[in-house]
Amino acid sequence: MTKKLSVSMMCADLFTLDDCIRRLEQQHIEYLHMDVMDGKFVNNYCLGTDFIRQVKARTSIPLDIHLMVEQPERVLDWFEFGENDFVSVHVESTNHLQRSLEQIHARGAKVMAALNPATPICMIENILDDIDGVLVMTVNPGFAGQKMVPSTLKKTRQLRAFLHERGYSHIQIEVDGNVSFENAPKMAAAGADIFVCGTSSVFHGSAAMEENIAKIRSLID
Ligand code: S6P
Ligand code: MG
Repeated sequence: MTKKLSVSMMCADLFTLDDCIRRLEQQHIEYLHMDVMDGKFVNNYCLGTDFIRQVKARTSIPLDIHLMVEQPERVLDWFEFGENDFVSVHVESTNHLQRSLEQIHARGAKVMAALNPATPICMIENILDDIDGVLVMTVNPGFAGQKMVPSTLKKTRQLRAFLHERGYSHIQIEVDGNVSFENAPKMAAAGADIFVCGTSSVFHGSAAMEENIAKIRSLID
């Protein structure tokens, strides 16, 4: 599977967002990662419904919406998404996970189950037919700029094997959190397909965005 980048909009400079999105289009970025936080599931707030709607109207880059909210099934209708977009729901966030996944599929989008670092892989055993991807949190969600939880590398490797053994190799694995120039190659070797790029790579202050994109691509391909 070709490795893909999902650039984290929560890490972008909101005052120059239009220019940023044009430059990401020129770089053929595969997804825009939209972190949604409700102050309950995680201790932070960010990226709301209007913001996502406006970004969607301005670009054809597919969205990768990461819902870090309690009971996502209550709010799915508030968000604009459709074919080619990904929507991730945390398995820890709802008693009605399968229903949420179904609600997203019914609107034509692709769906991922997201796992916090401490959540075991077995939690997705019975929903393999309902998902297109698994979002492996490689930090505890809530904030950008954190350090990778080391055990998540082994977890990514175990997840790739788990999917393969059950005949679900087509399910994509996304890694999110501290996907740095140092960690990304290890994540790629462990079996990750989609890489969320924030302050550790694409928005790393040491070089221009274009240079950082070329560097991260060369490290994971
Ligand atoms: C964190 C969120 C992430 C961040 C990303 C930032 O809760 O889900 O998507 O935006 O981790 O990247 P970095 O490189 O600053 O960790
Ligand atoms: Mg995220």
